[in-house]
Amino acid sequence: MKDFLSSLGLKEENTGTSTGRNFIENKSAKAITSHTPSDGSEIAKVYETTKEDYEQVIKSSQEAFKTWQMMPAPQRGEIVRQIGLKLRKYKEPLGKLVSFEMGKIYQEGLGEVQEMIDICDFAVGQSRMLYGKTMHSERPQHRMYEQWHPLGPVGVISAFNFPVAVYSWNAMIAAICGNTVIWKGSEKTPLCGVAVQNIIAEVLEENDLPEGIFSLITGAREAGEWMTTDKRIPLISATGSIPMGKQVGQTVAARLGKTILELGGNNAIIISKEADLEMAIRAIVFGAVGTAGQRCTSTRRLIIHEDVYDQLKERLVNIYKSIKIGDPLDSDTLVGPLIDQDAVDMMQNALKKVEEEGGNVVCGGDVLENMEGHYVKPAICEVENHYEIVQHETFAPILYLIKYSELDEALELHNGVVQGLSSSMFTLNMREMERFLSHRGSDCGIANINIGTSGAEIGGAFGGEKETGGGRESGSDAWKAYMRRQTNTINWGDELPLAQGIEFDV
Ligand code: UN1
Repeated sequence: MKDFLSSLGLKEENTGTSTGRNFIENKSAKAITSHTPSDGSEIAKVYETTKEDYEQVIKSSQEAFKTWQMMPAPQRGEIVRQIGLKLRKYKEPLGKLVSFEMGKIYQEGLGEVQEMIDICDFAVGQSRMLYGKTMHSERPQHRMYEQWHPLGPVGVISAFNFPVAVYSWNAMIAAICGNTVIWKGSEKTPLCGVAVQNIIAEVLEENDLPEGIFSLITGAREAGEWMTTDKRIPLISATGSIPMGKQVGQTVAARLGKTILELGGNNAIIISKEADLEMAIRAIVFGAVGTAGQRCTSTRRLIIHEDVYDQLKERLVNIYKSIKIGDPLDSDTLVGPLIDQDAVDMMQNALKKVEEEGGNVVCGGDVLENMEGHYVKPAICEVENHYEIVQHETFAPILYLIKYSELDEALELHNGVVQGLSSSMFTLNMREMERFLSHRGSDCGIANINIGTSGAEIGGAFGGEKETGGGRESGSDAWKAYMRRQTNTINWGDELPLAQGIEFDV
């Protein structure tokens, strides 16, 4: 076992179910074998959560909610502050594990842990700012205000591509709000879940906190369904594909539960003829090939003004020739492997469809058969926006080039997809810029000028519109989604005036 794995408390065999400090041993459960996508070799095993273990997790989460919600919010913030400190201590091994198990490059693995640290800091401050409004009552001698109360056990379902950061955006905010948290990560990155749980467990131990505040379950679709159908979990926050989100959304809505959905993106950058192309190129390349195109904010479409189209295409093709593809832990690498063989096959199918629909693959797309692991060359394709495959989010490094001549047309193409997560425009023209950010511009949850589509900071609310699901996680006032609002009216007078001017005698 490599040093960084053992320093995170990982073993050859791990249990994937925990109520906090305690891990529930159940070796009769099915085991998931985690492989590194960098060479396909086995890392370690994680035992899945059984239905029986799941019941224990729910009970302990409900029980812990009784005490956790009674702890003043700033004291809950103090626990989250300590989690942030622990994450600083384990930043390197955890960043390495993210890189090793998921396949993103080491710098991005560290970046993910940095996001966890940042959201902890954010949540500490927020724990003193769970503000409700006060309003003036229309009735004399009455006071009216609103309060925010915790919901109960909150379920977090996260995806393989951000195996630790997305959990923390949800969990740390949910926790300072007074909720307990039950996490199911992706079955493709189960060791990341166990490692984060081990780190949090140290803080729980040092503070002698009860079991059930932060719990972990491991498993595939079925475990997710236990959560979505479970009335004891009032809120499910789910990150993943649009088909998954539709399923989760409908199931939770059928029991009138709450959801926060952060689903697929089909993010575009509009390149105006007045763009600073040097800056744009940096943003495009990282947005399209970073994380091997497996961020939900990855740049998938480039909508380029006809005057700069040929020039930009040529520059990109040249840059793509020298992109370093290889071991994600090697400091020279820019593009690591895809997560698994299915992802490679999906990319190959997408490229085939591009050609079937009349587009062409300008460069890349090859599977690097001579390397162990799931390596591909990032591809650039010329397409039309209406192609079925272009309308679809393929979780791989494929960049689609689309030409425009008028800004109206560019915006129509930009918004002409079902997804609405992230977007960007490169221009030095103030009118174009303001138009793009206006209600007549981008229809996405995130809209940027002169920076790319990926790499959102935790301080903003993160999420998107249309089939991206409408949820917001992380910063700004996203905390409100983890609480219930209560409107309170107090009559401090000695009469009982009714609202709406209603008079009656008794
Ligand atoms: C995701 O791809 O699921 O904007 C999240 C970014 C990250 C979040 C991406 N902060 O790249």
